[in-house]
Amino acid sequence: MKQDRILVTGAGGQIGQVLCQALAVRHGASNILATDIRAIPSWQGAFARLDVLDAPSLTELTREWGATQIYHLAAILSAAGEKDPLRTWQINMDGFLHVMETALQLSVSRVFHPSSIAAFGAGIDLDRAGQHVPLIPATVYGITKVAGENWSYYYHQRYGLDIRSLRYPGIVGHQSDPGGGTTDYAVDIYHYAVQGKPFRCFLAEDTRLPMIYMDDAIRATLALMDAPAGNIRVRTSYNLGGMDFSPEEIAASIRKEIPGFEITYAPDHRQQIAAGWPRRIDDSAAREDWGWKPEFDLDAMTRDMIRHLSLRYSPQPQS
Ligand code: AKB
Repeated sequence: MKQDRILVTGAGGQIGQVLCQALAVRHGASNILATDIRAIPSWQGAFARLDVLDAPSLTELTREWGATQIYHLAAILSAAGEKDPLRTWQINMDGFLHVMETALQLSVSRVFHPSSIAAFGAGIDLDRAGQHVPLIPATVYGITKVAGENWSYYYHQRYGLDIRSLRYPGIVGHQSDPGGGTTDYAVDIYHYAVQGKPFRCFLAEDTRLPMIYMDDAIRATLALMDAPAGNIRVRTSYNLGGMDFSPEEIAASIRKEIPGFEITYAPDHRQQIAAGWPRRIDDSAAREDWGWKPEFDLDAMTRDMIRHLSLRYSPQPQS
């Protein structure tokens, strides 16, 4: 079988940094081209500086690399997106259209495009967001995700492009930092706890959101991309579940490992975004179609996060 050649956009982001390492294990580091607008200090493999708004450079790089798959991760997230909605639309949508056009032009065999729980909004049961429900988001980021899902469906129906997508919940991981999201608190909280600092949470204590541990998110992404095309019955984007919790529940989970951990609550503009998102996700379509099953619950994630971050923050022995 021919070896896949993979191009990743937004590879320096929270998911990108971890996904590139996982792709390198799976396909060989020499087959992964990480691209981003900034250098990625953690990545030792091939790298090219790329602004996804620059369509000719994107196409040229894809051609030169001989990419058979593109993972398009470059995007502005929910909270950051609200600062400049039109710019967010431009980066998230034009960037994605450039990727799809490049993929068509160069016969790229598979494309991955992340959607998000931000695609959901008004008019649905937020306690169990279904796979096929009206999508009426309240953020520009959410609007770009819904539009992206519809474009994916269109490119698949009209041109047969094999494009696959997940509606990621908030992702929690120790390997990389999030940036500009509403769920970022669930990563920051561990960094504070491990350093013995009190944490001020920008969401209210009972704000429940769907979340997933990074290891599960990466496993889901690879499983979706590996699945036979015939199994992929959802060509907009699959709901993806991991766990769900509120700030007070994650704090309680941390206290099982670090009893003195302190948290206070000072909800800001992100509270309103979170309040419009689902509290729980129904991911039965992903489970049925390509065998999705998360491995980490809240306490397992907490133990793993604290173990890894403790190593990072512990003083290095003098040589
Ligand atoms: C965000 O908070 O914007 C992201 C997301 C849920 O898509 N983490």
